[in-house]
Amino acid sequence: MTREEWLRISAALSLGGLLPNNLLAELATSSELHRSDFGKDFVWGTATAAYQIEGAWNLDGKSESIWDHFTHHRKAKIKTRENGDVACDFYHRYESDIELMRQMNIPAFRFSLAWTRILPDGTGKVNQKGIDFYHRVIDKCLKENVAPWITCYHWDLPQILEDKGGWANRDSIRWFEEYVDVIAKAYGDKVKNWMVFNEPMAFVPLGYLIGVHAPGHINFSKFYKAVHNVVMCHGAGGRIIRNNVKGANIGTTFSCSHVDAKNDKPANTRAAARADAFINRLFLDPVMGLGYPKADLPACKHIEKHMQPGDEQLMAFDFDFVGLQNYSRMVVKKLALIPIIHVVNVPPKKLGHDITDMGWEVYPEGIYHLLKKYNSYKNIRKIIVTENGAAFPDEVVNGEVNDVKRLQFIKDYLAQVLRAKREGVKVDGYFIWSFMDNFEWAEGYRPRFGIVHTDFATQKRTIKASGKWFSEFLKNQ
Ligand code: IFM
Repeated sequence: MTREEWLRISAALSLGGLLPNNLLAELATSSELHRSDFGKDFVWGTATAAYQIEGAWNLDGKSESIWDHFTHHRKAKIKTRENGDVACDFYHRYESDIELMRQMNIPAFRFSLAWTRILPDGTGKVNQKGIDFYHRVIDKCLKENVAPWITCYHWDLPQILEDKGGWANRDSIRWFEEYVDVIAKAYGDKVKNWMVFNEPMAFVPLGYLIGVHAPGHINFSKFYKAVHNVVMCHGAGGRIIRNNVKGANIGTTFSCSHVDAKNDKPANTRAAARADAFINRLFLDPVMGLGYPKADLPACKHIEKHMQPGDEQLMAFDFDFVGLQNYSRMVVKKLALIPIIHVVNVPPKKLGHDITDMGWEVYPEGIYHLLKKYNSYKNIRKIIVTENGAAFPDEVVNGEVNDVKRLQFIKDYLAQVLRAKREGVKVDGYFIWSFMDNFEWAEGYRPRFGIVHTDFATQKRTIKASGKWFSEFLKNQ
C-alpha cells in the first residue's frame, strides 16, 4: 500500500469510524480515481426531487399534486402501496440533511421545487409559506457552502392542472411560464444554477402512454400532445429564467440509454436506430433546434400534427448545459407489434452483466458512449451528468451500510466519465442519484439509491460506504 493510499484510508476512518475490512480493500483499489483528474471547475453533487424526499404533502398551503393523487387514489399502481406523504421528511429535516452534505464535503445539491407549494391553484395566487420554505432551504445551502441547483419540474404537476388536461393541454405552456416566472423572480438573486425539467422521456410516456406513473393515462393522443407541449416548455422555461436571473447557468436534463442492436441483422439495426430516436432524441433534438427525429422515428408525424406556426423556433433554447442522466443500456430487436417504436428489449438478465435492484443492467461503458453522442451535438455547449447511481439492497449492520456494489458502480461509471473527458468531451459535472434513499415512484421505498441510508421508520440517516468514499474522494482535491 502506498503512503497516499494509507493517508486516504486513515482519513476515511476518522470520518466514518471503523470500516469493515472488505471496504478497506475497496478503498485501497480506488487509487485510480482522483477528484483532481476531473479538473478544478468540475461540479460535484448529489441529487433529489421534491416529491421523493419532502413529505409534508398537505402542509402550509400546499395543494395536491398528481403524485399525491395517484398514490392516494390508485394505490395498486404502487408496488408497495406506499406514498410520499412523509418520505424522508426533508420538509422538517432540511437543516440537518444539508449539514450532513457539508460534513460529507458535497459541494452541490440538486433538488426540485414543488409547484404545489408555490402556486397551490396551479396559477394565480402565490403561497408565501411555500416560497418561504425554499428560501430557508436555499439559505441553509448557502450558509453551509453547498451550492443549490434547482430543477423547476420533477414530475409533480398540480392535480388541479391535470384536471384541466395536464401536459396534454396546450395551456400547460402558459401555466408553466407563470410558475417559472414566479420561482425565477423569487430565487434568482440567490440561485444561479437552474434546470428546467427532469427527464421528459420518463414522465411523459410513463404518465400519458403506459400509465404506470401519475397521472396514469394510457392514451396515444394525450401522449403526442404532451410531448409537444413539454418540448415547447423547455424553450419557454429557459427564456424566462434567462430574462429574470442575472448570470444564470441554465440547463435541462434528459434521461438516456446507450442502445445496441441484438445482432447486426439490418432489421435490428434499424430497430436500434428507432429506439435511440425515441429514448434519447425525441426531446433532445427539438430542444437543440433539430426538430423531431422523424427520419428514424416515423411516429413523430403524430406529434408534428400539434405544431403551430412559429413552434419550430420556440421549442429550441440555447442552454448553457445539458444534463445527461444515465443508469443503464438497452439491447433491442425488432418487434412489429409494439406501437410507435416496433422494438422490444432483450431482458437485461440475459446480457451477462450484473443487474441492479431495479432490474437494470450495469453497463458503465454506456455512459461513455452517451457522452460522446451528446458531445457531437453542435448546440450542446456543456454536459453535466445530473444523475447517475444504482439501487441495491442495503442493510444496516452494526451501524454501517457496506454497499460495495453501489460503490463499485459509481467508480466504474466515473472512470468512463473521465475516459470521455480525457478524449475531449465537454463534461463538467457529476451528480449522484441520490443523496439519500427515498420514494422511488411506482416502486415505493424498496429500491434504495442513496449514498446515505434512510431508516423510514425513525428517519435516521446513516452514511453508507459509498457515501464515505465519495466524501473522501471530494476531500482530496
Ligand atoms: O428516482 C428517479 C428520479 O426521480 C429520476 N431519475 C431516475 C431515478 C431512479 O429511477
